[in-house]
Amino acid sequence: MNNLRLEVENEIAVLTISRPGALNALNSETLDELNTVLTEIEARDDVKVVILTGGPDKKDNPYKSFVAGADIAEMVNFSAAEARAFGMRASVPFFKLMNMRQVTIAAVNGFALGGGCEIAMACDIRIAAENATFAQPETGLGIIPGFGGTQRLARLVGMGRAKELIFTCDNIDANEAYRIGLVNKVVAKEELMETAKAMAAKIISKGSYAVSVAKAAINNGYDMDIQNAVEMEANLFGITCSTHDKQEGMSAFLERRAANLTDF
Ligand code: CO8
Repeated sequence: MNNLRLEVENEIAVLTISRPGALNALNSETLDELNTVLTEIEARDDVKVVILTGGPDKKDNPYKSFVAGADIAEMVNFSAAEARAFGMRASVPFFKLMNMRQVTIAAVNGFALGGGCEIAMACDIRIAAENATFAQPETGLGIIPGFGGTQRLARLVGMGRAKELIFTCDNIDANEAYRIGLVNKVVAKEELMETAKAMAAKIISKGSYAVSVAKAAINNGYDMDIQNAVEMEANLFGITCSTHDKQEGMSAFLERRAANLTDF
C-alpha cells in the first residue's frame, strides 16, 4: 500500500491515511487501497475495532490534518462521468466503514474538510483532537459534497445545521462539532490515540458478536419505519439468544463471575 499504513495490536487495527504532500487528501489510489484493506480486515477474526486516522504532513506535524478532502488536483479535469465514477469509488469503502462487522472509529487529528469530514462521518464513532477543524467547503469550489456528505451530515446533525454548513462552507472547531453532535468526544491532541484505543478496548471487552449485531440493527433500522425497525430488532435479538455468548454472559451474571465472551 502506498498511501495507507495498517498496524494491528490487541485486536485493534490502526489504519493511517498517509499522503504527507497533500494533507492526506483522498485520490483514486488511496480509495482503492482503502477498499482492499477494509475487505481484508473484515475477514479477520483478530480485529474487532478499526481506528482510522491521518498521518503527519510533510513537515512531520502529526496534528495538521486528518484528511483535507478529496484530491482537488485529480478532480480538476474530471468529466461528469469520471466524477460519478470517483464518487462511487469512495462510496464502496465508505459503506464498508459504516457496515462492516468491526466497529470503526475516526480519530480526527486535524483538518477534516470535504471528503475528510465525509469519511469521518462514515465511521461509527468520531473522536476529535481539540485542534481539529471540520467543514464542507465544496460549494465554494463549485461542486457539492459527493462522498455522502449531503446525506450523512443531515442525518448526524439535522437538516438545518447540515444546510448551513454546506451552504456557507464555514469551518467549525472541535468543540462546535461536539456541540452539534458531529463528534462524540473532544480530547487534547496528545490524548487522541490513547482515548480512541481505550474506547476500542472497552468495546472489545463486550460481546463482539453482539456489538456487531447491534451495529447492524442500528444501521438497518435507521431508515425504516419504527414498527418494522422494532420487528427487525426482535429478529436480531432472537439470533443473539442462540449464541454461546448469551448463555455464557447470563450464566456468568447469575453465578457472580466474569463472563468469557468469545463469539464474533
Ligand atoms: N487536494 C489536493 N491537494 C491538497 C488538498 C486537497 N484537498 N488539500 C491540501 N492539499 C495540498 C496543497 O495543494 C499543498 O500542496 P503543495 O505543498 O504541493 O502546494 C499541500 O497539500 C499543503 O497544503 P497548503 O499549503 O494549502 O497548507 P495550508 O496549511 O496553507 O492550508 C488547508 C491547509 C486550509 C487545509 C488548505 O490546504 C486547503 O484549503 N485545502 C483544501 C481543502 C478543501 O477544499 N477540501 C475539500 C476538497 S473537495 C472534496 O473533498 C469533495 C469530496 C467529494 C468529491 C466527490 C467526487 C464525486
